[in-house]
Amino acid sequence: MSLSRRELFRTAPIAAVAAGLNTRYASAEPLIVRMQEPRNLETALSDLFTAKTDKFFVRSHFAVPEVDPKTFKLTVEGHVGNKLELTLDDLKKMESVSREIVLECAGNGRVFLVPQARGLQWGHGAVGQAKWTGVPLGAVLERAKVKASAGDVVLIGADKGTIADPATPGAINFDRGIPLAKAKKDETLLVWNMNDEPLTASHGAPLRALVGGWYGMASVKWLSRIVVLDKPHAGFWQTLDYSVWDRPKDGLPQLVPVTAIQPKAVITSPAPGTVQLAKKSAGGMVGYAWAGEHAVAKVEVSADGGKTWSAAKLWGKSEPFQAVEWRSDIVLPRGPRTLLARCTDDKGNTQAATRDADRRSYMINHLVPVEVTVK
Ligand SMILES: Nc1nc2c(c(=O)[nH]1)N[C@H]1C(S)=C(S)[C@@H](COP(=O)(O)O)O[C@H]1N2
Ligand SMILES: [Mo]
Repeated sequence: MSLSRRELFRTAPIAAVAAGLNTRYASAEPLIVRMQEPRNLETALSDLFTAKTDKFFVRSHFAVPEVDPKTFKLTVEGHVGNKLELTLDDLKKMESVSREIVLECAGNGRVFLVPQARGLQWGHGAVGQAKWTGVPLGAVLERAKVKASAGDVVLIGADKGTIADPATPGAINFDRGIPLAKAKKDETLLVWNMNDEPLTASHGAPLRALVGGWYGMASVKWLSRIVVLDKPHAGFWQTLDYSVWDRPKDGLPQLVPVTAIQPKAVITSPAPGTVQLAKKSAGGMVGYAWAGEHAVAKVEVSADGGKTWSAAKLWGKSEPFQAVEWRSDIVLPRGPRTLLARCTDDKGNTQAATRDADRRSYMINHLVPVEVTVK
């Protein structure tokens, strides 16, 4: 691969960058097929955070269910005073909100795990940011007169199937419980639009949840039913699947559901391989960083495998729930180089150099080197 400095900074004019991520041009790269059926698609590195719906990764455990938006009804039941059956129009009559929010799969980056872990072998591209339009889940729960003693709010998708290992009790729906406190937060939405267009079938049409700041498994697609429990939900998708070992309490390790997105910086340019520097060029690195519920405080880069670090420049203000572009003028001397980028959030949480095995095959944000040869 040959990469000049001009190409490195080609992504968008400065004024356009300041206006948001939407302005970046998408490349001609197709989505990468990680599984044919059900269809699972990864965004190419060159298209990361272009915020184009047709370049947005797809993670589906079962075949896409057919949900007719005309006859669609969302049921809200369980630990509520007022059971609801809402049509799409009922929801659209409520006060709607639009927010730019990052969605990242809990298995994003799994291909970088050593030893190899089970599951889809995602590179860096099971993440994206879109503008989501809908209503806060909290407003719907208020209409349903959710009881103060509520535990998990279980979001249930219309998709259904069996998993062989570990075995499900026959066919089950995709579902996910979230604690009432998170369900009531402003960033937890029920959405019908993605980037100002109705949701596509693969992204959950006609209605999905979008749990801002949490890994993707909580953002249930093809949402059809909400059941409020009086306790935490012990469903398949937060016990046998999408769970990690918590720090031992009283010396007892415990499995807990995967929740908050961890800070991460990804180098989008240069890509691994040979970097051909233009004459007199100093080099440079470009990428994106995000930190779930928190803003990104800083991004640092290294061209010597982590021996020395220098600060990258954040391109625009970092906001919670959103990704920010970063750029660095770091000199890339000729020869083989190990490039790293590291994100620290506004709470001081930073990326670990090495993998924490207690996270099983999820929440992957240890430092992943990019090996290049600078010529
Ligand atoms: N109903 C349903 N919702 C779902 C899933 C699913 O398989 N079924 N996958 C989840 C996972 S693991 C992720 S990462 C996101 C992916 O959303 P996307 O396909 O719109 O990118 O959807 C979540 N919601
Ligand atoms: Mo996911």
